[in-house]
Order: sequence, then structure tokens, then C-alpha cells
Amino acid sequence: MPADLISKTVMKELAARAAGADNAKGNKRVKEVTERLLYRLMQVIDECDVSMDEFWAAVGLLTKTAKNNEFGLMIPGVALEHFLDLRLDEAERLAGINGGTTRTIEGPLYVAGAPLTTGEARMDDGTDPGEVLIISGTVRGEDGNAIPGAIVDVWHANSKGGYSFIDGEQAPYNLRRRIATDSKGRYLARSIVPNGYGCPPESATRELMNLLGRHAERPAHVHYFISAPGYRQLTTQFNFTGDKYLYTDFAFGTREELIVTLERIKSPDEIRKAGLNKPFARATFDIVLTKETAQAPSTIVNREHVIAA
Ligand code: MBD
Ligand code: FE
Repeated sequence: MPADLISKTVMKELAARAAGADNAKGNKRVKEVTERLLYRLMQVIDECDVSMDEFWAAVGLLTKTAKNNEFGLMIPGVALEHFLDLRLDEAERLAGINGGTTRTIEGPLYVAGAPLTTGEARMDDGTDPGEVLIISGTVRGEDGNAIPGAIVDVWHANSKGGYSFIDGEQAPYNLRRRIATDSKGRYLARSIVPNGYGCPPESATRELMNLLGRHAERPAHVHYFISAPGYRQLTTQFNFTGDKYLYTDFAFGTREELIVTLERIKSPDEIRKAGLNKPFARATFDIVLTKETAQAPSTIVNREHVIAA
């Protein structure tokens, strides 16, 4: 079949009727978005001469994505979660917000309700043979003043790239902690250097990445939500210098300001001071929060999360 078989007018009119544009009921917002989405989809089908088999193959892939509950993985894989960040960045810029630590995607693997301590936490349960990682930092406002009592909610993968509650191999809340900053705004987490995450072999997301000629891997990263009364909640992550997948993250999460160089601590003196008995890695990740304002969209995102079993 040739491309461009259908006139724009016919597609536009059909999309409008399918979206209920000719009735006064339903949800106005859903209707306006559905109308545009259908019109653009019809255009793509017509422009690319999508066959019926191709169309239903695509529906099949989306069905598999839904059955596996992996839309949370597919969305960052096709850059849409990062795209939402770019839009929020721009909205903040227009609202006059330009300081603060860079945001990046939440990803699909957050679990609420991690153990909460003040100042310090040990995140691993001692069973991971990986390299010890000490993360420390200070949470400040844009004025440079420390923010005591900020909640630093941290989660990351183990040395195999697996997350607790997801991989079925770890204790509940392993490598997931909430740390309230101390009187000087500081937090310290003892953990294990994470490995990168790879999409499951049988996932629809990996299947799509293969079709696109892309890999399905993330560089190693540590996730954060940081919140404090009167400040905009921040969703971010940091990565590690030199990671194989640093600049090709399948989920588009890497941002230049969020790359941390691990310090390898080998001096016996320093090891002892840290309360350890073998060489370890140290990362500093300081955070700057911006003041809450009604001029920009909320940074608190309502979405389904993995439920702690
Ligand atoms: C992850 O750990 C992650 O952070 C994202 C965005 C996607 C898949 C796995
Ligand atoms: Fe992750």
C-alpha cells in the first residue's frame, strides 16, 4: 500500500469523533489529549504505511508490557520520563527558579516506608560481598544555609544490579533508607557500591531496545528523594565517573552535574577512622534545595509504586 492514503481532514474528523469532541459530557482534559493523540497516531500510520500486522504487533508489545507491569521501565526507556524532567526544568526556569541540585528521573523501583534514622544509616545488611561505599553530604538551601531535619530518602541496587522487593533475593528494605539530616544538615550512609541495572531478558522493554538497536542497561546509580518543609522536593540520582554505560544510559537518567568521582580509600589510618577494616570507596553528594513556590508545578509526583510486601 502507498503512504499518505488518507486526507488530513478525514483523520482529524475521525479522531475528534472518537474523542467525543461532538458531545458535552465526559472529562474535558481526557478528551482534548485523546483527540490530539489519536490524530497524530493516525498520521503516523498513514505516513509510514503501517500494515495491519505491524499495527497488531505493536499492540502485542504493549499488551506484554502491561501484563509484565513494566510500563515503569518502558517509559524511561523511550526517554519520556526524562522528557517530563526537561519540561519541569523549563517550567521552573520560567518561574525564576534556577539554582538547586539538578533533578533526574525517579525510575520504577522506589518503595516507600524505608527505615528512618537521623544523621547516619547503614543501608546494607552485611551479606553483599561488594565494595563498601560511604556516601556523605550536606543539604542546603540556595542561601547556603544547612537544612537540619531534611529527609534524604535513598535507594539503590546491590553489587549485582538488583533491587530489594524486585529481585526476590534481598531482605526487605535492603539498600533503602531514609536519613534525616543532623543539626548541621549532614547525612551519612554506609552501603555497598551498586552495579548498573539491566532490563530483564524476557521483558518487553528489552525486546523493544533490541528492535531499536539499543542496549537495555543503566550505569550504576544511587536514587534520592530529598524533602524539607518550605522547600521543593527533589528527585535525583548520582552516577559514577568512568562507568561503562555512563553516557548511554538506556533510561536517559545521566546528567553532567550528577556524576560523582569515587575516592578509593586505602590508608590504614583512614580505614580505621571510618570504623572499617578494609579499603573502601567514598562519595560526596551535597544537595541544594530551592524554596517552594506556587509559580511552578509541584515536584511531588503521584504515581504507582512498588508495594512493600
Ligand atoms: C532502574 O533502576 C531505574 O532507575 C530505571 C530508571 C529504570 C530501570 C531500573
Ligand atoms: Fe534505579
